[in-house]
Amino acid sequence: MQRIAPMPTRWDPEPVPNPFDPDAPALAGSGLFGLSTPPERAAVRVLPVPFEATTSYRRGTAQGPLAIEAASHQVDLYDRQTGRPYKSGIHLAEPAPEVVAWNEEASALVQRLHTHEASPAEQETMRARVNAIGAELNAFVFECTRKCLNQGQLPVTLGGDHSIPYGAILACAEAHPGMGLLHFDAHADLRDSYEGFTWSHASILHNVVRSAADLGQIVQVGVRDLGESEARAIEGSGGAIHTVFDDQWARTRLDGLSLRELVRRSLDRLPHEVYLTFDVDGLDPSLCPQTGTPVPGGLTWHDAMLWLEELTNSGRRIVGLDLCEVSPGPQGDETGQGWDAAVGARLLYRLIGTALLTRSQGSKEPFSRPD
Ligand SMILES: [Mn+2]
Repeated sequence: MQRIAPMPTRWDPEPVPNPFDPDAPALAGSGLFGLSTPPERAAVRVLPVPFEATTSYRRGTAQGPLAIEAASHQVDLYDRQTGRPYKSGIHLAEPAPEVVAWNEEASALVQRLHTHEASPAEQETMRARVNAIGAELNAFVFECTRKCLNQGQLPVTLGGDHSIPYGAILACAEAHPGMGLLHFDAHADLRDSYEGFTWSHASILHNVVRSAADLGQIVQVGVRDLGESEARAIEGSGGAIHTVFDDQWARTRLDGLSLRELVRRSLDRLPHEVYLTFDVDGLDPSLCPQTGTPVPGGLTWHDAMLWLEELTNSGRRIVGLDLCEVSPGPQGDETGQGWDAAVGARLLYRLIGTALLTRSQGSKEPFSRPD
């Protein structure tokens, strides 16, 4: 089914037909996935965080939430793998004005720093301000996520660069002590700050490990760009950080061995409750050509889906998730023709569907698999 939806014009929404037809074209102004669920009735609350201050290479991921929202109108709501996630209600908030302002201020400072024109003292002041903004953003995301958890809703954080889910992960770890972390990424994100920025996208795992008092096992998938200090951090973690490196994944495939077995063995390390953090560059760059730091190799679409399928089959429960680094490109979408956002929107829907499925297993939530 092809649905041709105009750009979202949220200020002039069409009336929602009753009953809702999931196969019909998305209505103008109807929000994420063409749904109009009020926030208080949605099982899933998506928080957009259009922030990319510390992006070190290519910019554009701050446009991710808006691009994904526009592309989401083309996503078929019936999903053979996860059923009918839309029935639970999914709500995407408006980007908060303070987040937009923080992104503008911090991005301008970082770009000025990259020119190396400022004096060392000025550079120090600018770095300190960028770090202070990062701390404010973290507190904001933490509070939003905590509210969502208190209302029994699934918190989903939509980036932006991969620095943004820090507060979400901490809030989930506070509500679910001992939860594990399943981390899809081309990078280990274990650097102790990057370019002098404490809250860098390259340091999120380092910061989470350092701050979350009661975090369980971490499993990383897709990692193929690794600093030496990061390799040492993994080795020195005593197994607390288990990384399925991309070359190991590729060798398993090339040798004709079972990827499913590798997935199962890796997931077995995780506790019952799992937070899922998904940096889209964990996928093959053909699925995210405009992302900030693309790296050759990576997971195919179906590789990633295998992880989600086995996570569901294992009976584990997803307590929160994020999707980061989806970018329509620095100039909006001149060359990509919506491809990154098309993948991002489908990935987001599948991640949400998987999370709902893991939460409804053994309960009577209004959610069912198609067959
Ligand atoms: Mn990352």
